[in-house]
Amino acid sequence: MTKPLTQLPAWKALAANHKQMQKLPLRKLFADDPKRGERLTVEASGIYLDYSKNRITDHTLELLAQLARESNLGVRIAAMFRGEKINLTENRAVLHVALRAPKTETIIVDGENVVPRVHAVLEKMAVFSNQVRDGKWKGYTGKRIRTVINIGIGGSDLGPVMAYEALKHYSDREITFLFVSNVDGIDFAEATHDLDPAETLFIVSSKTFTTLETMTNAQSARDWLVKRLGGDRKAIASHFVAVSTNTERVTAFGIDPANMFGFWDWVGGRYSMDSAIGLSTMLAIGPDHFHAMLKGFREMDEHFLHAPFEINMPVLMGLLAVWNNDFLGAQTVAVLPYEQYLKRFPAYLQQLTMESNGKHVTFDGREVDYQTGPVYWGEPGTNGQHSFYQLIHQGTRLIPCDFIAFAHSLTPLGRHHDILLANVFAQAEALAFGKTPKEVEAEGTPKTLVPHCVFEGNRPSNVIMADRLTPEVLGKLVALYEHSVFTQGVIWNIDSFDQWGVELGKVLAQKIVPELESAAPPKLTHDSSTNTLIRRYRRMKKDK
Ligand code: G6Q
Repeated sequence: MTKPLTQLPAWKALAANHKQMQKLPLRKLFADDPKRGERLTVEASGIYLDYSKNRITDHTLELLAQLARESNLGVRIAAMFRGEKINLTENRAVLHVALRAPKTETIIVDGENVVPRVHAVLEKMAVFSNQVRDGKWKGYTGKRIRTVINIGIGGSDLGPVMAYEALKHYSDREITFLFVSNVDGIDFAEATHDLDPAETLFIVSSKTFTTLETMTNAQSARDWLVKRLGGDRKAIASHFVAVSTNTERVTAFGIDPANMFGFWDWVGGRYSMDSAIGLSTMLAIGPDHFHAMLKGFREMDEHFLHAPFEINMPVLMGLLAVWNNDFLGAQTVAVLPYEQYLKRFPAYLQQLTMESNGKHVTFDGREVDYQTGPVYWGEPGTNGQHSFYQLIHQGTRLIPCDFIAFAHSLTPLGRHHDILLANVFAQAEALAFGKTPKEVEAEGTPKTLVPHCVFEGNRPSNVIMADRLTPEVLGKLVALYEHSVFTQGVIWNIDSFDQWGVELGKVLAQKIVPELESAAPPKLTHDSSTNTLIRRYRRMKKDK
């Protein structure tokens, strides 16, 4: 067993390094090393990362790489790619990398090569997608499908929505794509408001096919469709398909297993957008673009698996996140894509990062004595600049930022893109270097206003750049964050692949539902607050 994290030599050396770094603001680091902005960058498969505006020296980087070695990161990466059961608390392999493995690869789980199964599902998805896209798949009344609704939540929703929005440029505009996730009936009611059921296809996406929200929405969808198409349950077959690991439940719901697209317990929900959970994505952008996305994922996987830590982009991003979080005390990370198509990317990353690394005990059940996963949040730029950036520039908290930008717009329009990109560069520059009182005074600012107009700077950020947002680039970006999250989890010695907190949420409400629905007043045994709220709601809902 390795030593506890805070006892590792590299960790102790990093703590000492942090003390020295307090005397070395970014202004000085850049002034002392004119090539810093060229040197502290890395390129992997067309993705460029400038990490020079982090509060680090070359020595910090060496120590971080040493920390990765002392934490056995290399061994853990190899174990994941080999299909070992590295999700210890659930005794499962963690094989999202198998979802994009080439046909020729062999990855054994429980004595079976899983790669052919992955490709068989991809082929089935492609056949189905082409049928729907070509109008050959007909609804119950013989009409072609014009609207696809993905019903799912969490990992069975956020990836599909994010990917659909991100790749809308490549999507078939003849079909409308909608996503229903919330058990709040408004979500379903609004999505189906003006729809013709005869032209609507539902994809019920649920790994377990037991999730309360998804099953409630799926049942409402089934009732809505059958009722509006004349009451014949045979209509279900042409309007419902399922994505799940649970054939029994899918069949019991009334969906023909022939119309089910499978995946496996070694695909975590938040790591599943490139599995059959991506069926809506493939329907939108077509099989070729979907395969291009998988190729992007795979290229970043290869880079992560083989590149030395010092030039390994996901490893570097993960280590810098640990540095900012554990040594600089940053509690959050802002993800700021300067690309409108990535508007759901921060929400997607929020689940990927926070569900993975929001853990307070190590693998062996010991309470950690350091911070683990930070809060991820964000909005597309430039919008955020006119709202919350104020706090990032002049607030009392340190908020490292990941800026994401592309050299080309997918829909070039006059000067828009240059203006957009000027803003990314300006923001990262201002955060790093700020504005001193002297500079503010030199601008002729009245004395009383000077303190208000000073920007301390020294705020860290990464800038990630790529040529343009293609399906392939999206795959690379997602894989970059997946592996950065894994790197952080390995350093913190936590299980990044379980989610007991989410499981808790899934059972808690189940107990209260009957207490809200029973005709007779239920015997309530909660705390006095919960009991009173339940009684009040029961009283209030009687008043129409
Ligand atoms: C993801 C989580 C969680 C899950 C949803 C939906 O990693 O486990 O977000 O994806 O709770 O679960 P089902 O797909 O089983 O409905």
